[in-house]
Amino acid sequence: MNTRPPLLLAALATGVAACGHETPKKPLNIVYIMTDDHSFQTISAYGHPISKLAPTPHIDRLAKEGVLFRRAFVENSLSTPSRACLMTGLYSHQNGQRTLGKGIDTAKTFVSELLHDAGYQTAVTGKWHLQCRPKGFDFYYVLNDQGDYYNPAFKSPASGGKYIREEGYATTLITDHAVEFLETRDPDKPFGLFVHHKAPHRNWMPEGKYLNLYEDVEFPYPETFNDDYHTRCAAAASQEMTIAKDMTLLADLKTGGLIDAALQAAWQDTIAAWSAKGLNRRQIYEQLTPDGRSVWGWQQLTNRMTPEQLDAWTKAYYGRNKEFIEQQLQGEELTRWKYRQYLKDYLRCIKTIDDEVGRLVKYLEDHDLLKNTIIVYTSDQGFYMGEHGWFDKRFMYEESFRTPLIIRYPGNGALRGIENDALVQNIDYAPTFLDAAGIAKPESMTGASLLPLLEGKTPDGWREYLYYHYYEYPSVHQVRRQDGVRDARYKLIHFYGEGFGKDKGHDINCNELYDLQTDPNELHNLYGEQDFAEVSARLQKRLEQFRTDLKVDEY
Ligand code: SGN
Ligand code: CA
Repeated sequence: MNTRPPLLLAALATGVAACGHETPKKPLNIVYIMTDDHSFQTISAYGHPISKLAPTPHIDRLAKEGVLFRRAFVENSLSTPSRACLMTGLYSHQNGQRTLGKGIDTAKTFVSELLHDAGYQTAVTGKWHLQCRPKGFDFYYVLNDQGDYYNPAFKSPASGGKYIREEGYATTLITDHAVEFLETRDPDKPFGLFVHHKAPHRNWMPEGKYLNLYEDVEFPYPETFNDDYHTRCAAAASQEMTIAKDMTLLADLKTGGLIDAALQAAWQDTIAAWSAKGLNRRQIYEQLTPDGRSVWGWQQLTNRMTPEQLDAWTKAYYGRNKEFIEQQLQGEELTRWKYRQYLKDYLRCIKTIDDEVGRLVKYLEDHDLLKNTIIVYTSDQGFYMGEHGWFDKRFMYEESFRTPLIIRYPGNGALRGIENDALVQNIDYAPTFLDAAGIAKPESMTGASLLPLLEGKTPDGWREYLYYHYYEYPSVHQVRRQDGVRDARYKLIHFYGEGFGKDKGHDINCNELYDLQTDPNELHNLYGEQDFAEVSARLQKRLEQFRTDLKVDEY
């Protein structure tokens, strides 16, 4: 792939990167674990009420032995753009990847290439989701697009460009391939391992052994579950990501099996009752999916499973579904039932993630690698766990703008069990890895290394404002385009652009301002209020500064 001399190996051999006892010797190994759509609300180290009932001990261990970032954010709350920020250390409009699908500017250097050129062995396993080859990686086992939970297909250097099906559960297989890399690497070289999990992405399919976990646990409802979007711009109400209307009973909540089964002998009574109301099969489906949009049945959900996997799945969901159909829930009761099912399946996926994080960290520990490895745990963005009545992400409101970030840094000088409040963003990851490798950051990279923060030394002039920009509209979930700024206390969001689809005729150019100290749930838009005119003007000015400095071309 690359023939330049491995510069850092020389440094490693002579030990020139060492600097006293406090700072670990560079180049450090890098293990970057990124889940897909993992909310900070469901990591117990973050202390949210949901997570207290579904703890994540292995992820929490990293927080106990490292630094937990309370103000970690993404620039564009969506998978592919977030991955492009990670790889390039650049904002979306700078790296080309503004939305899902095409976009990435492959002329941009990836951090993996810089590490590789400096003598690192590099690997990525799991969800890649960029429409270019895994540039700069010696070893890769990547999923096709979003990949599958059950028996997913992977492409690797050995597979000749083909995706090959493997038997097992995605989270476990992705970790297996990560371990395979660690086992086969050259132990004399530093390594950079990127483990990109598919879970807990929609449609939240748990592993067989956890299908009944949390079944009897009563999880709390978020305070904003019944948000009416009062005081907000039109975007908060016009999205299509509500649990009530947009989460489907068949694909998302796995009730399809009920209907198929109901058409079989054992369910004749139930079907007879529905038929007595004059409903045919199609109408029964529609009855269960009030928006009439979901066409996924049991078959589509389970067609990759082995007979044993299907058997466990069927046993777990049929009983629940029988009870559900008998209850014939409507309105608020139905929405609450949906939330409960969603949350439990999501948390079941997290349980396997936590186990597998534990397995990987144990491998590092057993092989005496913790002492010279930096371990990062994060997600490609945050996620709504029913806040504002939603699932999914995309908005600049906290639950999706924020992302979990926990870093365990080796060395005596590293902080342990400390929380950090600095404003950090996913464009900082590439500079952090380069710093850990002892490589100078290219001038073009916008972000900053987080390593000083891990030793309690926040650099002078650390950023006081973050820039956010979301572009994917019109698209699934119909979240309007927006950019904005946030400081330690306030947030200004600007929604903009032409309306499409059901928003046709509703072009938008609208601002929202929040005081996160007095209104952490972002329910009271203060934009235009006299008392906040000064704050508003300050943030507006900063937003315009970002747009000019960064050469932002739409807003
Ligand atoms: C799929 C999901 C959406 C999700 C996007 C992007 N629908 O389209 O709910 O917002 O992926 O997610 S699904 O029914 O196919 O699951 S991302 O994490 O890749 O950005
Ligand atoms: Ca994602």
